[in-house]
Amino acid sequence: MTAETPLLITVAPTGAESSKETHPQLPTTPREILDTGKACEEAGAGLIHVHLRDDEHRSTLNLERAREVIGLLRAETSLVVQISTGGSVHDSFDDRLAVLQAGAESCSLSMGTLNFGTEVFLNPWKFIVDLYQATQELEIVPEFELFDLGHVHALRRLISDFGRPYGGRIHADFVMNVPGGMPGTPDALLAALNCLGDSADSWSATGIGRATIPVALAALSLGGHLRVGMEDALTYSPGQPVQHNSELVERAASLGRLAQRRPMGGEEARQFLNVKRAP
Ligand code: KMH
Ligand code: ZN
Repeated sequence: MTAETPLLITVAPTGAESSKETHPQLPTTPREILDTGKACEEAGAGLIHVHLRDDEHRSTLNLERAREVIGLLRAETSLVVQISTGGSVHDSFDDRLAVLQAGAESCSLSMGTLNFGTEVFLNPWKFIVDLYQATQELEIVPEFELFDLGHVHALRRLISDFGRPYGGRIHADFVMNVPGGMPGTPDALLAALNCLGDSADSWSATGIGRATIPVALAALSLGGHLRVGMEDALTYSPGQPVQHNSELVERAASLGRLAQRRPMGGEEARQFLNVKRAP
């Protein structure tokens, strides 16, 4: 990868963990998620990582809600739409598998179990394999979420045992600084990249909370792509709450331009990831 590589900016606008009550700016309704997607596309995002909320703003994997949100985003943006199969730590494996039926062209696929704050985010090997094989059958392009060094090793094992994903390209995302996962430091990113070797065709990184800037700068300097959004960071700078996800995308796009990386649009991101837009 060279410094001229265009930059994929993923926005993860909602997540499952933060409450609307404490963070009223969090987009939770289908209309808010759509408006966020539009503003973030305008600001330079190429892909949206979608978590769903019910009418009470609680995390859900409800299929009807998933179809509604995916449909709106597909109709009114060109963003690659990636559904979260992680959901929340309370979701069942069955529900996390079933959300693949909602019509998204891409999905997240977490490569291992980890402590997640005071909870546990469960991803046993059998579930990873079930999810992976379902993406291959349903022609959905997975993005591999790597929270720890062991997850990188597990990705290598998955590809070696079960072949390449649908689309043929492997895109990994380092989610750093989760309490329970790898720290959001350049050293940790380098260690993870060294372990990844040439197993992935491309990668992005995000740092949770205060790690957002150091991880973004380290990722850009190493030729990686960026994920930002209120799923990962709720303050723009110390004491300054994020008012809109597009602020985070704009900042990522500015950092990218500084590194001579222009943001990819949705269609370019779709080609880059070899994602097939579902009919
Ligand atoms: N909410 C976390 C427990 C994903 O989207 O695939 C899991 C998560 C990963 O956010
Ligand atoms: Zn997520």
